[in-house]
Amino acid sequence: MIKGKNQPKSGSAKTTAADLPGSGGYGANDAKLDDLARNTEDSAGEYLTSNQGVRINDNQNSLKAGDRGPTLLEDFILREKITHFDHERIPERVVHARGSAAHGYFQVYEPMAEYTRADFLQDPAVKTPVFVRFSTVAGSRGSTDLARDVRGFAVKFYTQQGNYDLVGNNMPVFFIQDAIKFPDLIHAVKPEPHNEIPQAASAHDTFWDFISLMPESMHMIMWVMSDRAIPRSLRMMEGFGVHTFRFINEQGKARFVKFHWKPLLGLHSVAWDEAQKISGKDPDFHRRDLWEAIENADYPEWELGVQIVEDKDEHSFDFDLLDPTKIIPEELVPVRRIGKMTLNRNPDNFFAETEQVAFHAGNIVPGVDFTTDPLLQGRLFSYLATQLIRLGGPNFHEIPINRPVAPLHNNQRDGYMRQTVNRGQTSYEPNSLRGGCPFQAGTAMHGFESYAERIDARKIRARSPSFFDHFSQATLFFKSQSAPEQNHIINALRFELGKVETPAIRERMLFLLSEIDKTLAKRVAEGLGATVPAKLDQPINMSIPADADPRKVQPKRAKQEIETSPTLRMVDNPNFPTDNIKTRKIAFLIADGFDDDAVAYMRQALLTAGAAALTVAPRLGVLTGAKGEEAKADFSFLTGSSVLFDAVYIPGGDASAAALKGEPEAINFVGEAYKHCKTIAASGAGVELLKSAGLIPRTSGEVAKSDQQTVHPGVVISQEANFSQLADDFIKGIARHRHWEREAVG
Ligand code: HDE
Repeated sequence: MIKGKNQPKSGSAKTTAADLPGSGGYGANDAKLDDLARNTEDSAGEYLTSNQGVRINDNQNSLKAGDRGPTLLEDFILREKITHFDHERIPERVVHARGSAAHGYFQVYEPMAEYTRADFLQDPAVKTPVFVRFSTVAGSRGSTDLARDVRGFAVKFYTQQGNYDLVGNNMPVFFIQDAIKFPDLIHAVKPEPHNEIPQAASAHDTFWDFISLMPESMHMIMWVMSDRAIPRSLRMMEGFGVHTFRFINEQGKARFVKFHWKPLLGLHSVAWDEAQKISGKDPDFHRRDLWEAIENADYPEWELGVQIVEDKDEHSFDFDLLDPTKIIPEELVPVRRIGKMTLNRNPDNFFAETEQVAFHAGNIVPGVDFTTDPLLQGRLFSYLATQLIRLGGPNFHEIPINRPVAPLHNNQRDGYMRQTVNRGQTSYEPNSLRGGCPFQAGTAMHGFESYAERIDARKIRARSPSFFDHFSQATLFFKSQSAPEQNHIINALRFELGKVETPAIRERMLFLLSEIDKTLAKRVAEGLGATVPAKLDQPINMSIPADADPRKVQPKRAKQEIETSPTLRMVDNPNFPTDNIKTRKIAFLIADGFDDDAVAYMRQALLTAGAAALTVAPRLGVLTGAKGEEAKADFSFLTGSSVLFDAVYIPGGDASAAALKGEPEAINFVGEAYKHCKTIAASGAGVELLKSAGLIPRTSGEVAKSDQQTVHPGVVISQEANFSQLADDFIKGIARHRHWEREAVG
């Protein structure tokens, strides 16, 4: 499966950007790769040594008084090795602990000088190195990739003007409006403190207790209960900066900006039942998928999009631009795609890079600035604080993955693990002993200047009334979904609330859902065997100060400019045409005696379309076709499972089909693929397996009348050797990703 095009450069101490193959690589000028090369190590052909460089002659036995006697304290080799091992762990991230990352580069399409002075957004010829880490939020480091959760989408741009971190998510809004609620939110969603249950799951009482008292989270809840929370691949999800930021141009003019990442492979999810099964079959599913795609030179790509709002239009929307629970619908402000990011290199070492990378929402460069979004403001404090505890001191910026490629000079000194050997007598400024160095840089020399936003206010702990509309955009999101996607949201809520044990929490949630959409609430209630309460005993917004007037801080609906936005759904989203099947994994179910011609034809057709064909057979090893062609089994029914593939093909061959029919796992395989709405193709005797699985009538009757048919949505068969038509139909079916309409027929 792994073509290994990208392999030789991994781990070599002598690797430089110039060693990378020209095609698909950075070219010969990746400053970050050269920078990392200073710290990479490769043991190939080397002697084993201690940390002091002393060669070790026996790594099997500790030093003892006699071969059965006690170990001696003087065994410095043993002590050093064990002591280092004892200290190998660092605290995992308090949120986003589970993650996977890759290197790549970003290129802007055209100069953005009209809007921003940021230097990496000016020259289309410049490739800015990036390191991107994707993550789930709630689970621990070792938790499953397929949890229902928000995905982190954090990008570190190593620009010539310093590091710029765009620390976003795969959903454009957030649960809460003010950072002061973040510890509460996370405490509620994490495993419950008394018994540490459940892992990487929001389906438990404390999460829904908190949410049911937090009406501002309703828009985000719609996203998290949607299929966006269970992506097919990290390569197939959108990214969002969430907050409104500012772009500042050379003249100092500021505009508001929202950031988007649009995946070129489209937007795809798995089914919830599938997600749960993948969590057992391959909890590293997303990590493996990203790693293998890059090793196979199928480099994932996203376009960077911006929504720009003129300063004067700040108050022209029916929501507040500073409110992180709101989107700017693309119908109101279109997303302009301004550049492309390509991920083309896996990390050499997970700990050194993926684990130690330190993102910070506050890492910005000239040309970008913050707004006073109260969630963003809290983040600006939090990330630095968290790095100090997680990475153990103030010098984490010197860790290779974190250090900028831009030169770094200041008067900060010392601290744990200081790497830099700062020369000279002075470590203060102003100074005369060193001629004033290092100097402050004026604006012309790209010195960072904060946007001089006018603030004329009283110190006050309060929420702006412009933040009180908690339901309109939740309704917009729900109404914008296709029918199957609405069903998925309803089922997700039935699942999550079904796991909640306290009836009052479910009731409050049903009431809040009824504020979003009456049918939504009614259908969730049906699944729970409950009724939607007409009103609540307490005020809906419990999270208000005790002495506040509850009428003044209740959610209220603002007038909406649009009723639906097709860009919010995943099915038939106009931003993502479904016309390709690139990098999809297709399972071929075969046994000895398979139809050689059918396998060869379909394999070639899929490869030409950019997909991968993988064989799954009753046993591993080499299988022989009816005409003597050999095929290696990539998986057996024990190691491969339907949930790990995008579609299934069962070629003919009497002996092969007969063997598969006698294999319960083969029947499960197609049954499950059917249930998860995947495209299934069968030809010749392979059609028999579909009959055994009950997917088409046993008496071929109708089916036999015509050779080529679609038996159910996304199930295509050919009883004769009409491979070309079958392959076309199969590929079209896979490009639709899932045939959710099957769920309606059951
Ligand atoms: Fe984070 N967040 N966050 N967050 N966040 C962290 O920083 C925090 C928020 C996001 O791959 C932590 O280094 C607060 C929104 C990502 O390493 C911590 C608030 C968004 C990552 C932290 C938020 C994010 C983090 C934990 C509310 C989307 C993973 C470890 C005010 C725009 C980065 C760390 C990686 C990580 C704080 C809300 C994205 C504790 C206080 C909104 C992608 O500092």
